[in-house]
Amino acid sequence: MVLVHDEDLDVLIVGAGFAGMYAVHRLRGQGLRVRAYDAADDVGGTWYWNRYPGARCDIESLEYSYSFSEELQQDWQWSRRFPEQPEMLAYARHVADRFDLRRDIEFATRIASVTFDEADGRWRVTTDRGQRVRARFCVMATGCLSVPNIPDIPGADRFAGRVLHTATWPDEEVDLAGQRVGVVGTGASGIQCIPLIARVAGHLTVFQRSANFSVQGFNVPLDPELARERKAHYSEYRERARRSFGGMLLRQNRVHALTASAEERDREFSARWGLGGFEYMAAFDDLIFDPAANDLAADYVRDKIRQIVHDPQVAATLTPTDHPIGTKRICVDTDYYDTFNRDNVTLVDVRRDPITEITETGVRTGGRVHELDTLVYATGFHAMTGALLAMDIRGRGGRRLADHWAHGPRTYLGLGISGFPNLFVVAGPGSPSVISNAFVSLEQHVDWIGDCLAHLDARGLATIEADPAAEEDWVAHVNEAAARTLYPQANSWYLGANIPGRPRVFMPYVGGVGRYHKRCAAVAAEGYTGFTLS
Ligand code: N01
Repeated sequence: MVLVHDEDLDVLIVGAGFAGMYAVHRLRGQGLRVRAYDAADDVGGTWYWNRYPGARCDIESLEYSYSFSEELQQDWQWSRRFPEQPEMLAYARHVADRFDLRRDIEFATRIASVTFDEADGRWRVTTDRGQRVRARFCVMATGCLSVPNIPDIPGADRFAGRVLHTATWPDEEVDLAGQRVGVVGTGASGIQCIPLIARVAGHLTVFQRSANFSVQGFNVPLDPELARERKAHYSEYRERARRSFGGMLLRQNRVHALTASAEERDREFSARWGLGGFEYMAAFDDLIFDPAANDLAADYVRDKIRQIVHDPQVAATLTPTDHPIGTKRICVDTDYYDTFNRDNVTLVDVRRDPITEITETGVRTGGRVHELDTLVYATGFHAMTGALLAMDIRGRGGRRLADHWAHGPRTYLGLGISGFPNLFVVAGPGSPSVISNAFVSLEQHVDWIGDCLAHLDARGLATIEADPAAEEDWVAHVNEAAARTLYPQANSWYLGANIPGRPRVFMPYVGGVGRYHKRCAAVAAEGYTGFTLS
């Protein structure tokens, strides 16, 4: 049978979040025929879907934004220190309009299968709308947190009330006024929405499996003087972010907590607590490496929880003791702990009294049913690999990506996968991705891919493919980098530990953004060492 292709592309891009959008712009700009596909009906990715109350970014708006266009970064005005979801989505839409991106994006379309055809070295791609597309290259801009996790709880489909997930929150106003609302999950999403839901709900029941560390956000209006100063030297600031550990301009204190005096430590922790946001983990240089140093930072926050929360039993339940601070993504909140002082909020420790079932009227724990009108899952994602494995991706010899990654994701530099030629992943497993400022990471990846395609075309080469040995070495290096830190000590989604049955492998690269960028640049400069070009 002869397959008819609806479209023949140079580059097929999966996803039209900020990574896919930049990929469309950059690769189209170098004369390639590109098309992106996205399940949503507009651009924005994460910021399109996560519309729950309180959704906002924990990285400062002047940093969590594109740097590729000087005009864009000068023109766009952020309103607050941390951008809230509606503003992020407005920004995505502005960028799409400004650079006319939508003409090369197909919305409301999911990629179903992606198969490498060794006969002509092209990818055959099908969509859930029955299209068949052929492409020389595939760029997976699928996001690390794009497939929601809904826990498999007995009776879940019996619940007669409304069910919501933070990551698929409806586009219209959700009226929770006066209702009995339950929230399952106390990660970043739960911690952001719980205070706002508590303000309107008749009663809010929070089902907590693991207590999480959260620091204050202080989401003040953006200081115009700061914005002016930053914009006057934007390229320098962006460059500093690219050379930093996490792609952010944190005031990293180079002193070790263990060599500082008790007074210095207290002064620094309280100053950082006062600054709000991720600055807290930059208080000392050893917090993520040394358990004793980490304990000091954790104890400061534990004390804060006890000071804020009036009921000592509730405070104890909210106090994390099962992981070093910062080894699960630290949360940034507005009034989270104080919310548990409200009369209309109940905290249920589901580690002690597990959820045994969901009934028609509510959630059963410890022998009683918590009656609810609305149940909100703030239960996170099939992180890092979820969206890639949701597609049927097959490389050389028909090998499935799901099989290649059966024991955890394997990549070379996070960019390429052996046996899957001409397929690139943007800011996924094996790269700094979720440990970094997403914009810094995605721009670097897309630029690297763009330069690589130009290199191939200039030399009349058709194919680039990661070598198995280079992939093996990189996976070992990613693991070694993690092992030098305390990160693997937490049962976090970085390790796939949030979902039963997933392989336990530390997925992001924690060797530092600056170091990682240098390595990628060196690989390219040396003619793509570790890849075979043909
Ligand atoms: O998801 P999570 P999230 N029964 O996986 C609990 C980014 N983000 O959506 O810790 C009971 O962190 C689970 O418990 P446990 C950010 O990178 C950024 O909140 O696994 N509970 C946990 O408490 C973030 O880290 C921003 O024991 C269950 C919660 O659900 C990432 O997205 C905002 C359960 C899930 O927490 C994910 O955050 C929001 C079960 N069966 C998100 N299953 C900003 O930048 C899971 N849980 C602000």
